[in-house]
Amino acid sequence: MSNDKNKQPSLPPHHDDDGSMIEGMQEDVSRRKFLGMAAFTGLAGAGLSVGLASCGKAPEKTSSGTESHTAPAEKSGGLSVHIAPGQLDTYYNMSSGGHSGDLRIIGEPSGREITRIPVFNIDCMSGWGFTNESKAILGTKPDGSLKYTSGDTHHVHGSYEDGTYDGKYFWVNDKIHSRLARIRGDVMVCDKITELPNVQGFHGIFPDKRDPADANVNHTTRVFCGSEFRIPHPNDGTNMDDTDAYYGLFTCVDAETMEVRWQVKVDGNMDLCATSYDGKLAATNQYNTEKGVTFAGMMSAERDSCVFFNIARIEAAIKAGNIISSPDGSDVPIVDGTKAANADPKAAVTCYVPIPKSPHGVNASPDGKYFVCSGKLSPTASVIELSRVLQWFDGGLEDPREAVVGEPEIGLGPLHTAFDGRGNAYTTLFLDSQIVKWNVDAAIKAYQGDKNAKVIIDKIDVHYQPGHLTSSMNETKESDGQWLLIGNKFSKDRYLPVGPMHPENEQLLDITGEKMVLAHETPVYPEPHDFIIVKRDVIKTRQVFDMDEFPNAIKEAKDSRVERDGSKVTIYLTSMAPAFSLTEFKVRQGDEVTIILTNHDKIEDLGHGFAIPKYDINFVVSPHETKSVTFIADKPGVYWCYCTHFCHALHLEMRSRLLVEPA
Ligand code: RUQ
Ligand code: CUA
Repeated sequence: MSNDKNKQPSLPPHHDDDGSMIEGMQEDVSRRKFLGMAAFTGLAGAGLSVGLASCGKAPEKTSSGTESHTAPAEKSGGLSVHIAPGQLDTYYNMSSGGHSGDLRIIGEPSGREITRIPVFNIDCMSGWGFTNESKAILGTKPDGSLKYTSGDTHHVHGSYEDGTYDGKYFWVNDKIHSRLARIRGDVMVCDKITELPNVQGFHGIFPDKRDPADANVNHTTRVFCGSEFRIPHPNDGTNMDDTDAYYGLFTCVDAETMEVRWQVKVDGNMDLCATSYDGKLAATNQYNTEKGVTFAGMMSAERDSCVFFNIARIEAAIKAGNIISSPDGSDVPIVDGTKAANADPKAAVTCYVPIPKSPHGVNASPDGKYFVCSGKLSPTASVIELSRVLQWFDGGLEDPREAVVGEPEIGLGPLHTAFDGRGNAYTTLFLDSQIVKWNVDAAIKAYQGDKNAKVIIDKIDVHYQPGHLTSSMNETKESDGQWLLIGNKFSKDRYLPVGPMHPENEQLLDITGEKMVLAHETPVYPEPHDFIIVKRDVIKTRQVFDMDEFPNAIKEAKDSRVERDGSKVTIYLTSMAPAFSLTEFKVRQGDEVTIILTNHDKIEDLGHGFAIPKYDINFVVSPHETKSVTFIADKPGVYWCYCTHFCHALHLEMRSRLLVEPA
């Protein structure tokens, strides 16, 4: 593995507009320090001498930083990222797209983006947001237009069976409008979207891994959702100033029906989510337990928490009718999970485990024993032992804090943690721009006072400011310790300059050895917050749709026709390269026109597009798929409906005519 990859290129001249601060920082260490310091100053400037100061110093190079990686790597690396032309990747990277609102599929280890699945966005290629079917999933206003046109996807997770991915579903959240979307693993299309009631800023999601109430249910049945923003209830403008009364709700959605099952009222802001392998616990890390509504107010507490939800007790409370009514009028049952209402462990539905300073991530170790939660303003990661949390719920622990069994100092700005299945954890250090590899058992020993426990195993520089990271098959029982993918929030000088904003930088580390080795990097369109890396044999996609799946499919080309019912006209159309079944169809100005198109081509990858100029219609039908669009024919004249997807030598000739007679 070439170590040149870890060397910094000299600054391109255009970077001079970084201003005086960058002046004279041609050398790697200084520039890295500058980036760390800039982030640090941002926080300190906001009145936060706190947290960071508690580790006593400004960011500095750690002994195992760049230098250690300029020496040839010993016993480390060895995996190849080179995927020769014609060869397939070994993993699917299912990645959120961030404010582009989509979900992306990237091959690993090559980093090649294979496709994008439109979810909360509008997509002209597939017609997502244009077709009646996609509009029904996205949700419409009474006038038929889309309820929302923006999205902000953050976290992707897959459905589980026996503690590992089963490839059936993937879920992704929309932070802006608090929606949860499900993607079918067989055709990679979004089939359901649920808007969560009573919440704003829905951020973390995690599917459960089994249902402990039923010995036969060893797969995902629910998806848990944390909401980040506290809001007044009801949020109708009558109580905006009583900020103490704002609160958030933790939501459980049924994995199959995608209906909201229940919500739990909690203190503080919820962030990421994790679930235990036994199906008993879900957790969300929390910041702003002080309930501040300003930047400084949100960060004054020394400790926030990781809240654990006792799922069986919540569902029992609902059965017993032990609920508070939904403030916003939805019929979702709500259980009171606030600290004050859950002081008695034996009756509690929630357990608040104190964690230092505004924790951001919470992740489950693949051995099923621990959750790791790190405070972004504390240089520590807290190891929480799940059996001890259950012990607290049974009345066997004095203080929930006793569930913390390790709390190593690992570096500045720790955010998210991944695992390798060999007992090691990897945490992103946002401020240090590094990844730290540390040993969980050693951290527990050190916490018990063992001075010789070697907790930190390695650190490596990444470029720059990492947020999420994940390892191959991370957070499953099959965590395989091959690759670690880092989502860096800034790429700075790593790619050709493209104007004031740069892409994000995804870096792939080989973690098979003692030391991490930077193997590959690729720019990504902002901003994939989070991703999962799934081995390829888990995902089994179909190459052709089942025509029977579409109730409106036109199964025989001879059934193509124009049907009129008053001013409503329906066009039944089929496609087969290189022709549509009708060469023209006539309607009257003012008609409401519905076009239903079934693609009769049954060869994989042979899709056809259908676009109507000036009418803003544009979609693609995959093999044996049916889609429809509805519009008002308000413009008289001739409109060439044409195939937008290159399908045949006579693709350009694949057309039909929409003839609109003037009223
Ligand atoms: S976030 S960088 Cu998951 Cu939306 Cu942590
Ligand atoms: Cu059909 Cu191009």
